[in-house]
Amino acid sequence: MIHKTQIGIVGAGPSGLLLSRLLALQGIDSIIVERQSRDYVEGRIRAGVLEQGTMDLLDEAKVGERMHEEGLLHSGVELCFNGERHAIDFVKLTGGKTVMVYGQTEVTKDLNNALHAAGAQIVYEAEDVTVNDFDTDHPSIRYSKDGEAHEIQCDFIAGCDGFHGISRSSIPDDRINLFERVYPFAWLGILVETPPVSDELVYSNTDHGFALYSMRSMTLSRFYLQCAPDEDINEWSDNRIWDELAYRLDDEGAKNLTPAPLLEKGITPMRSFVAEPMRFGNMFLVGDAAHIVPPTGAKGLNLAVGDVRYLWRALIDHYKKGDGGRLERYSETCLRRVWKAQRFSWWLTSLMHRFPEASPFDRRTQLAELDFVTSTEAGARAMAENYVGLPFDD
Ligand code: RFL
Ligand code: PHB
Repeated sequence: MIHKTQIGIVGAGPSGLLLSRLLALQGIDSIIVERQSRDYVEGRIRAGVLEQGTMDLLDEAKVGERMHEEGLLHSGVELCFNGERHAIDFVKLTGGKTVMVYGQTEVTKDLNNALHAAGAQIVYEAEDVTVNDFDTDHPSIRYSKDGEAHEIQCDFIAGCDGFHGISRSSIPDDRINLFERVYPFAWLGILVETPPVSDELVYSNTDHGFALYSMRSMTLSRFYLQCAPDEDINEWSDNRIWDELAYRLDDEGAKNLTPAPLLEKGITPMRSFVAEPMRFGNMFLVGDAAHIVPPTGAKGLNLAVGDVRYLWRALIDHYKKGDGGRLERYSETCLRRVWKAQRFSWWLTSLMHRFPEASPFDRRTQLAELDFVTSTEAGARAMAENYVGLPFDD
């Protein structure tokens, strides 16, 4: 069966859903093809921190209402080392900027609800998805569903299918450059119905490794512990997790830690990855399909939204003004921002984690850098400006 649309989108994660929604509000037609079910996509617990630019784009997409009601605005974070917590005050250091704690699961639900209410076309549980003829002016996406073969004929393809998707892997090796760093550790993440240990997120560097004390609401916490990359999750009993969470926090914070049954427990590998370029003829890679950051800087979802913002504006220029300039500059403009976020995520990851090969010298310089970041305005401001999100170039 043949379907026709303007933009064929692969992947119904935050990138694909937001792009489709923003385009629809401008009268530009799209169809999304997703490998998984809607429940599966909405159930994935991932990002928690939204930059101002992300909040603005969700408002522009008219899906920000619940985020403003239920999300938690944060005016800073705390860095913990040598058993003490130090505040980094974003509002003071960046001229009033904040971040919002609102789960990716909730963003995905809000987008899905808005798209479905507006009659959007999202094909879930599509099989054998392929992207074709993107070097021509008649690209297509093929897939099968319930045993029937389908083809979507479109003007452009947006590859929003994440790190393991087929869009990027359809590019011949000699047309793509891949840059990668894999870290010698992972994060064990838990979701638990217990109040946060502090008003702010706490990033902690200890001799047992890194820990992050985050939240989803005033009654729901999200905690992460640095662990081995090949960690067997069964080695982590609930008791061991609570003991480590207490050990990796200052004494005052540890008193606020109230153990409760875990709602979710999982291991996240840590990787930095960039694919260049991000455009191949009439196919554009968007979000995690083109780049992955370690979660320490809370940048993955925000970078994906940055790509969507740029592609959306470029497509409006193309369809409404006949101006292809932004489409031409898509890859270059996105990559400039992506590399700055990569640098920040690598830096914060290096600053906060225990590296197996670190010498006593490395450890002392790491602590000296933490001292610099928390005790000088120059150090704190560089961290704050990156964390709240660097400005868009265009
Ligand atoms: P996604 O979310 O991976 O969505 C891609 C979608 O494409 C589908 N797909 C296919 N569909 C059709 N055909 C195929 N062949 C397909 N292959 C795949 C998939 O099923 C999926 O639905 O990519 P997207 O939309 O670019 O969004 C990116 C974000 O999900 C990601 O960057 C963030 O979650 C990263 N991240 C964080 N980002 C932040 O900005 N702040 C944070 O605090 C933050 N914390 C995190 C994170 C990621 C984490 N994990 C688990 C990786 C914390 C964690 C633990
Ligand atoms: C989260 O709440 O899941 C979260 C917060 C900050 C990060 C990473 C993850 O840097």
